[in-house]
Amino acid sequence: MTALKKQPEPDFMVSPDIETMPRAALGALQLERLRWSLERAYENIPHYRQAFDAAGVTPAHLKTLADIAKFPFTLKTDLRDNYPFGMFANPVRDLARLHASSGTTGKPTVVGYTAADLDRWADLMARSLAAAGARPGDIVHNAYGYGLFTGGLGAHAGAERLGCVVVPVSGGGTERQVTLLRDFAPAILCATPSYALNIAEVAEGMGVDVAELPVHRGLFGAEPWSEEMRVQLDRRLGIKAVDIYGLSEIMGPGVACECDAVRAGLHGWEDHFLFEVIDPETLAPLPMGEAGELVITTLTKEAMPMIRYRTRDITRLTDEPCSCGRTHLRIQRVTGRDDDMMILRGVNVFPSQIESVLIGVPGLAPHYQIELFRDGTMDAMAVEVEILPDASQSHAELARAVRHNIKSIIGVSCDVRVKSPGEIPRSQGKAVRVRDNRTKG
Ligand code: DLL
Repeated sequence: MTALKKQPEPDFMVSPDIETMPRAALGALQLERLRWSLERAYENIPHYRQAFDAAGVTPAHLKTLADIAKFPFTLKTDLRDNYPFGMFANPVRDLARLHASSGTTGKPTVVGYTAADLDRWADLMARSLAAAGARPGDIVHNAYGYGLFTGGLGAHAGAERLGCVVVPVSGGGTERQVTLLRDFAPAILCATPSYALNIAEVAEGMGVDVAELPVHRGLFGAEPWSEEMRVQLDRRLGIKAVDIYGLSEIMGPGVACECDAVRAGLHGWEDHFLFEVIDPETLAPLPMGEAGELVITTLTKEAMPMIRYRTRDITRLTDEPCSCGRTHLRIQRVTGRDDDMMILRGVNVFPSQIESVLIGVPGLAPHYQIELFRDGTMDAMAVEVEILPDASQSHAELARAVRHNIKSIIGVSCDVRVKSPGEIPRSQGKAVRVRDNRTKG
């Protein structure tokens, strides 16, 4: 990093008493809030009343936190089946905001917030920004999309709550993003990791080296990204790239965030959420440390309590103490969703594993796409990569090297297509990594 990069003063927390609360006290707070949340869902939302009754439980069955395992899961299809407002505990007129996911097929998923929910979301997002290294007075360049997506408005409210100066750029218009990064000299960049990389590349084309600018922290999330991508982002942008996680069904960005001091797992804000990891096959809760599907229960949401929401995100939890002083458990980087998992001749592969192999291969740009297709009766994969303009290898040499690395590191064979510079589509938000052509031909 250059001398221009001012670093944040360390050990700053928005809510130190809560963020460093002893785990026993945190558990007691969770139990009290969980009882409230279960009751709110059961009393006000017909879906939960039916689901609890069918499982033979009432909120009174909750005596300890482990009793959560007696309660039924909530799935994305439950939100779709109750479209648009059936999962709300309040009449719609009492809400302050609606967000929605576009949804690849059919109905979007709608989520609602009371004014108090928005207030808590801003607090948690401010807490997350501070954990990542933002400080009051910092300029925050917010390149998450504004609109129905929770990224833009979520990061915006949190930055304002922290006392930052927000630049609400939203996604797209990448040359203008570069101009503003140069002229406004923000300390913090909020974007999807794939879009941050796109910004860095466009900047290079404009003769601007982002690594030389004052921006020193990136809050990157909304899509899976690999540790190798982090190294690349740190270097190209001259920042510390920090992972932030969230999902609209639970709140939006700021459900969990890394601390910039350690950057090894994202602190999940346990005073507002209960985190579990389950075996996605047997649905049994897994012990701390084992990998499986993340399940989240909201503890304080008014408008849309979520009970045991199956995120489909694959991760593991740890409650090992963190040297930053925060006691809230850590969620390991989410490597992918179980519905993104590809099964190739019996081997399970996530796109982020392919990314790990590709990034850092000399001669390759950090952009890729995966095409899935049918080869006879089998699923097959083609990996599309992009050659750098100054690569010393030929297309064929690169293809051979990538094929070899994927085979030896991940254990699957695939086609590799080496594209010319600029040919792989660039992301302006969540990157589309996989084109699934298995039903065609
Ligand atoms: O992506 C909220 C968000 C905005 C998070 C900005 C972080 C920053 P959804 O559009 O509902 O909400 O998508 C949620 O995105 O279930 C994960 O599969 C994925 N995801 C979100 N953050 C991460 C991350 C927002 N840090 C879905 N790493 C989630 C990996 C992530 N995947």
